[in-house]
Amino acid sequence: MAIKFKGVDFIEFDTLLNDDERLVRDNTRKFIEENLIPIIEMCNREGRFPKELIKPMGELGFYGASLKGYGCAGMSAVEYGLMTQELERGDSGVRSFVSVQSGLCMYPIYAFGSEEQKQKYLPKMALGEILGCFGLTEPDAGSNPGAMRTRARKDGDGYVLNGEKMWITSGSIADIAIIWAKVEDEDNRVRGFIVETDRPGFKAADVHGKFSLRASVTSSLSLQDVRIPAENLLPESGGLRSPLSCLNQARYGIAWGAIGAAMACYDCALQYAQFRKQFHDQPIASHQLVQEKLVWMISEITKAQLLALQVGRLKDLGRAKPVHISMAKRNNVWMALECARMARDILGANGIADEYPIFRHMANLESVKTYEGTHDIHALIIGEHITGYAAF
Ligand code: TGC
Ligand code: FAD
Repeated sequence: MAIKFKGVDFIEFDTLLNDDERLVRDNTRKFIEENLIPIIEMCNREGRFPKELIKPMGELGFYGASLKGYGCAGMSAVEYGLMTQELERGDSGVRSFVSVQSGLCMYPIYAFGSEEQKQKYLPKMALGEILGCFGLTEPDAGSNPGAMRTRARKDGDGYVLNGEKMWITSGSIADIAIIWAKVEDEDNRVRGFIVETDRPGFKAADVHGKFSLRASVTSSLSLQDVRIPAENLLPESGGLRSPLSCLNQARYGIAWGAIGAAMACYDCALQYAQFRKQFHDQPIASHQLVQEKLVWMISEITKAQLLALQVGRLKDLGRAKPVHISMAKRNNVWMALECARMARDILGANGIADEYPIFRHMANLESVKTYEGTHDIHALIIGEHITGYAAF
């Protein structure tokens, strides 16, 4: 059964978007339809990240798309969100790659870097000629990054870094790693460093055996006495606030991206239900219980679109707070995972086959629920905001 995506719009959501926003979405959708959808099933099966898309995505301005200058596209937050929606409609792993390159590597250089660092890295990163990864999580510091053990100490006119990072997207394909470390000589203040991955003492090893995000590279990083010059410090970084503010960028993209994954699952399940017949030679779409699932899905997708759009509009006005982004990430990823599970159910046995995109999205979304702050950590972030009590 050929499944072509026509978009999901129940309440004339499109009328809330301007021409530029629709253009970004439609161009990204076309790119994904033509370049990712035909290969993603095999990439996922083989556990292969589609590296052949790195350059074309750079040419289309997908990296650092919401940054201004330095060869970046200068998109609005809403345009950026619609782009990530379409990327993740293809696959969460490809959206992850773009999120990390943009929100977690280019953004910290843009926000905390020197002018020289921005000139040196951002134009090439925008084209995908330099790839980045973001090292915050460690084997013993996931939800609580403040417990990180990675240390930097001053040594002559540079720094020496030691530590381990875990679950790092794009780790082994990156040219540079943004490494967050406590600086011993500054009372263990957290600071960000640009570490070229070919420096002696830096090693990346891929995580194998993943059931989720199979078309994405996930690695552990080891830094053993890695020497870097002083100019690799991100001079404006300081405190845990710095890496956490990068997460706002990536979490915002995920809030939209999850809608894309949910749309893919809904669209597939709806078409399947109209085609598949069981009992009295009737399509399963005619059964009340199947309809209820489809109605839940389209209702939740519609609510998620409105939530993401309002947070995007606030972001464009400079008024989006981290808690707004937490709510959008938490709700929309949960919604997408529930949609994927229901869609899987509607496809019956076919739901477990990779001929259909649903199980892949479902498995991917299990990671998306965990990374960038787990579902429960975002509940606690919002809970602290509304009650005044930190319950971590
Ligand atoms: P806490 O004391 O609350 O905060 C420390 C300082 O940071 C400030 N802050 C933020 N600033 C900007 N944006 C945010 N979202 C912020 N959240 C907190 C805060 O105001 C404070 O500032 P200051 O100036 O007073 O020092 O810190 P805590 O240690 O109690 O931790 C709080 C908690 C749990 C919310 C935080 O640590 C957290 O968000 N944990 C989740 C960890 C996480 O999301 N890790 C993600 C790793 S990267 C990743 O997953 C990439 S996946 C990419 C992909 O493939 O797509
Ligand atoms: P833990 O923190 O050990 O949490 C385990 C469980 O305990 C969760 O259910 C959590 O909600 C719960 N929990 C923890 N603390 C509390 C509490 N106080 N109260 C209630 N419940 C709690 N990190 C990076 O730095 N860079 C990357 O590029 C990156 N990419 C990733 C890619 C993938 C595919 C995955 C799976 C992860 C990636 N991560 C990355 C790591 C990710 O951010 C962490 O996995 C995440 O922050 C959770 O940390 P943890 O896995 O150590 O879980």
